[in-house]
Amino acid sequence: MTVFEGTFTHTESLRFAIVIGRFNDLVVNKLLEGCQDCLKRHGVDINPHGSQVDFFWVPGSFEIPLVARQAALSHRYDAVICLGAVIRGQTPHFDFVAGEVAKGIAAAAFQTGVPVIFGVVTTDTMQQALERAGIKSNLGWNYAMSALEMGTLMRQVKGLGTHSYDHRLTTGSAAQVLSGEANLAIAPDVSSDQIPS
Ligand code: INI
Repeated sequence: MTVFEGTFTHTESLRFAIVIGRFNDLVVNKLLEGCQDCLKRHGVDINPHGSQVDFFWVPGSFEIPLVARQAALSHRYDAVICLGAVIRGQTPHFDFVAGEVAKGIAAAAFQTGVPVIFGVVTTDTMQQALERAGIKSNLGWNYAMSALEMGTLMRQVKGLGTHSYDHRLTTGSAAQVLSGEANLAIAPDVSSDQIPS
């Protein structure tokens, strides 16, 4: 038996993309601070002019999945960290934005095979959001930990080699793949008896 686990050491060769939605920037900038602090204290060079971390700013959380997916597709990064803050307030916008960003981030990870970390806080009030962005704890730190863990784990998992089944995930969202509705037509060379159960 082999146990695979991510690690938080030997981080000097890891590369991260951080995709940040500016909306509610009071909260988001604090999440980013926590995230950078964690990466730095685990040996990652967070200098924007360095080679380990690239930063992508987008207008709001709704735009995060598009850029996160593209960053993941570049295969330059061990993990993509998505930071945003969706606050309910009085508008139905919340449900649309929160739902789409969650689905989009999950799809970006599934479709690319790159860990895409869901670092978007969704709260009813600004007070709750601020509590999660530094007043009580800073979830930005936790999101960076998840990126370190998943980035190092995926290096090990990728080292196992790639079965052609992986290619079949390319056009399906997580939900579609799990429900068997993903478009599998792009791997015509794979017959059904080759698919692991
Ligand atoms: N974007 C957020 O990141 N958080 C929010 O709370 C939010 N609300 O509530 O409207 C929000 N809206 C903007 C959205 O993400 C897009 O940037 C905009 O709709 C343009 O596509």
